[in-house]
Amino acid sequence: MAAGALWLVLVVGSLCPLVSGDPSFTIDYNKNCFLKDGQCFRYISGSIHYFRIPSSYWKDRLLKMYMTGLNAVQIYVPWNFHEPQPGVYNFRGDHDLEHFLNLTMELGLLVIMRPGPYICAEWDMGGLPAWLLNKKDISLRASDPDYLKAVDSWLSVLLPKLRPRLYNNGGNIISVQVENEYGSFQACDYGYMRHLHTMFRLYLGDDVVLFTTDGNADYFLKCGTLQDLYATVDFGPVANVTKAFEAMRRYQPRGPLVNSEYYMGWLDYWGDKHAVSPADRVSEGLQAILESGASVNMYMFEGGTNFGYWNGADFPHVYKPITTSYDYDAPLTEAGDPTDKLLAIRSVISKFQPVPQGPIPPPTPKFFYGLVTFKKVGDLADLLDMLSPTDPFVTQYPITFEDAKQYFGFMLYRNRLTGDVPEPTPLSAVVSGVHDRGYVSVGGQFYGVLERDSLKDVNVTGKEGQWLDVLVENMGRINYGSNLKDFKGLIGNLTLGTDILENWVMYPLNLDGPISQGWPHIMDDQILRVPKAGNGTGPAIYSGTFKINDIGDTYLKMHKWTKGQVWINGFNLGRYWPVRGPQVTLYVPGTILSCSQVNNITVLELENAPDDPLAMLVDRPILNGTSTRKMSGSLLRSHEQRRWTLI
Ligand code: 6DJ
Repeated sequence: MAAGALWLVLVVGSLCPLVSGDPSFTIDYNKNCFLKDGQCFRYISGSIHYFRIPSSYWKDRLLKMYMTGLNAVQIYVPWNFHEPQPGVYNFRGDHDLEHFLNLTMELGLLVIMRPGPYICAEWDMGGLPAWLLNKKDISLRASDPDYLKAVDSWLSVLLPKLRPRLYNNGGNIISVQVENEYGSFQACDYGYMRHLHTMFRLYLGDDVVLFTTDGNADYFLKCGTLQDLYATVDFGPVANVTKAFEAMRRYQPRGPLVNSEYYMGWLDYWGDKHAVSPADRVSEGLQAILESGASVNMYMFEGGTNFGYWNGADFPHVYKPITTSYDYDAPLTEAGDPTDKLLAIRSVISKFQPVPQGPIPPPTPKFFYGLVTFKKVGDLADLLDMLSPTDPFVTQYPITFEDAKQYFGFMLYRNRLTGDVPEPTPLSAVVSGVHDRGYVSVGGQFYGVLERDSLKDVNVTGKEGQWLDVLVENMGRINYGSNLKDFKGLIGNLTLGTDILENWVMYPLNLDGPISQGWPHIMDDQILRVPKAGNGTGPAIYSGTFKINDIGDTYLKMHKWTKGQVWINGFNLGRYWPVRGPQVTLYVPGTILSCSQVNNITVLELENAPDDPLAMLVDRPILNGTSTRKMSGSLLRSHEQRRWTLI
């Protein structure tokens, strides 16, 4: 060999010892470890949901994860976020999955991919598109041909995007999960899981590591696992890690131990206490897992925000919607700021593998911008020309949101009174007949709220010919358990006194279209002042503006408002409900604000606006407006206690 060539071999060989072999990621069942390029490897990963974070912040968050010492991130892909209508796909802007994946690659992070099709995640319908419910009797997460047809079509779009990014193909995706916690779902349809397995292999090839994740008990693993899919489990901090992995070992006798969701905190429901899990408990638990040699993914590393209408709901015995914030008491806050929990974890990780030197990037600046004053634009029912420009649906009995192909937000149900109602008379829903809240007015006067599972009567009066209006709000579809088919709207008849109401006129509302286009363009002389009734102001739109000199993140405090939806510069920040709590402020990413132009806030208040409609932009969050729920002991201890619905 010529001296030059020998020199080249030595130099290149010493710098890049792997050039001779193709990249490979597999499982060594003898050594009980993953094999990365032929070497035993374990991952220390964190979950991050790109769909809950504005895309301009993705890099910042990933860098913070890298600097904490993680070598991987674990992500879901929510099908409904990317396929809003059958065959219509959105991979742009905050939906740009491939851009997110490019950033992980740039930062040297590996990826554990969870493409669903079901993801749970406290996300509307667990990530399944609500348009699947166009077929009323569809069986979700099962071998129903209509469901499988939609799944196959989605996978034929998504999985080819992932294939070139697999580690074995030169990318950074080391493994791919099939379904999610399928063992917690009552269908237990192995045919469905086998079908998914076939599709994943078809699009991703034979050599990628495919896996499943389930609660760490035999009764979850029984229906959740399948031959040729590597079985992993999830659990929070425990004293005895060996015991926590016992069930996994029964189903997966050899191979690396994996906790695919090690709980760093927990989610919040409206009306419950804010969940916190102490940093020392979580970091001790992490240390115990790492000592056992297991691979681990921390759920969540950053939770983020349920912007718009994306929150899901649980149904332990009653319907429980998730808050707008998905802070999760995670190591990075909802706004991506490092916490003491992050530092505690970093110090644990440093005992097992080198963590990058240098400081963790600082929090993004937070601003107190002060007061915003609002003007009333009008009652919602007076704005239908703008908010519901198409012909309304007219039917004898009420139809659902899904019948009207209105999958999110609000729909106005109107019924003309056929006689005077001089005395207060109950307007009643059947048990759980309103999904999820109905705001009741007659002749423009607000009377109160019908609420799924709790408030089923409102007394009203009125005159013949007046409209009885029920504005129905979809508060988020159930994401876990057997009630995934969560139709919205009036799903039963309403009765006034003893009469079933017939002949409904229904207006699907599109608030996001006009508001994202800059509506309402408020001028002082346009402002309607509507007298306030004793029960509250009822559903109405308000608008305010503010100017700023520096751009940063801030938090919107809807002080003294009751419940509603809020947009800044056309961006739907989500739901506010400070009277129910625990969340009091809404996270406002600086990315939606402007220094050069006036910023607009649009509010849909559903129940009762303050006499003096003001809001405040403050520099810190309040997520525990009620008191704090400590996640010591039972809630984090085991799946048995968490999973109330193994049906
Ligand atoms: O995989 C699930 C996550 O997406 C597991 N898990 C987390 C996330 O939803 S609640 C929090 C849950 N499983 C259901 C347990 C119900 C109490």
